[in-house]
Amino acid sequence: MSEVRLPFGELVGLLTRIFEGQGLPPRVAQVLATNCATCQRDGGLSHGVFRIPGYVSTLQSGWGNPSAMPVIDEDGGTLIRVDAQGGFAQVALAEARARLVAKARAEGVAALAIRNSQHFSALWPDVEPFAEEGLVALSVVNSMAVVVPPGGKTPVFGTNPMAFAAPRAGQAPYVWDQAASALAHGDVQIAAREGHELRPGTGVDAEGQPTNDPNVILNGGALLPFGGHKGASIAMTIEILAAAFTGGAFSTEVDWSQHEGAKIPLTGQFLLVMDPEHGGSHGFATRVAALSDTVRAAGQERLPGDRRAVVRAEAEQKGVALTEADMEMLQSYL
Ligand code: NDP
Ligand code: PYC
Repeated sequence: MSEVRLPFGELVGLLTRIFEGQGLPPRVAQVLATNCATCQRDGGLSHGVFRIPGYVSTLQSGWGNPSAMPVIDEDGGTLIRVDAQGGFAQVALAEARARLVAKARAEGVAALAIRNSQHFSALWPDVEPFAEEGLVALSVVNSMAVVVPPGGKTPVFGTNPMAFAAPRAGQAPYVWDQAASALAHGDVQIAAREGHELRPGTGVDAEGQPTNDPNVILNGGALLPFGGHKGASIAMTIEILAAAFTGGAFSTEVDWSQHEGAKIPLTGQFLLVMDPEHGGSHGFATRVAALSDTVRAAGQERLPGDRRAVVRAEAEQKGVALTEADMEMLQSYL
């Protein structure tokens, strides 16, 4: 498949036009376009332009309230609660971000609880910018029930990603972002499209029996949590933080059956932001850098974020990588 390279700004512009063409207000379109282009730029292909057809079919399905602007319920403490009103979590974060940072710097720790929000993307773009300004950030979001607990056959958990970012002196921040399922749902869709089998332990069929076939998982089957009961605990904790704590829907409560084409979970997101320099924990970023060096010296050649950094650097030099098929698909929405 031949490759096309597009400058990052041009890709953001193209995606903004697509979102605006689907009726989104300029502010929402710009936030989503930047987020999607950022995933594509860094090689997060399961959440880059691959997601545009899903965004468009959802926007056309009448699901949620995608144009909504969030309402911030300031409670005066270090917890900010936001009702995204059926709109996008990234927009809610963008609107609440300055307050969240100010509270974290003033008090050492602050949390953001977003409810009634749609999230269709990777999570690292939500946390990495905090670490770039010296803060530590952790975020979780729940999605739609496509993951069975170990031993089960009824999906109860979302693929539920968790992301963490910390500043690292002299290096890019330490950032990881991973689903609580053995594989992201987007990667199962990509495997089905490309016609390859999945690793054992990824999913089950409708009877709860193991399968490596992505089509079986997508059509009546389900994913498994990563790491057996340990991943299930993480998936459940994410339901508790992103839904029960925020007031958003559990993954089992996402019911888009009346909205054909809807694909974007309408749930909740939780973020915790900490200022490591608050109250005397000096030299934090230097210690994180030293720990990274120790881990590398101990034999882990690749740390989370290393691959993304390489792909990003290449994109900054040559433009963001897309296929010709991607470009045709994007043009078809203009
Ligand atoms: P991966 O398993 O691909 O990667 C998880 C993390 O591990 C990344 O930080 C990655 O770093 C790192 N990593 C991967 N391979 C290695 C390795 N061999 N050695 C060291 N580190 C490694 O992610 P998932 O498939 O679990 O998730 C993919 C994306 O899907 C995530 O961005 C997630 O947020 C998103 N997602 C979103 C959902 C939603 O509801 N919005 C639901 C589920 C998933 P690097 O990036 O550098 O490769
Ligand atoms: O890839 O699992 C996934 C996913 C769910 C919602 C957005 N991405």
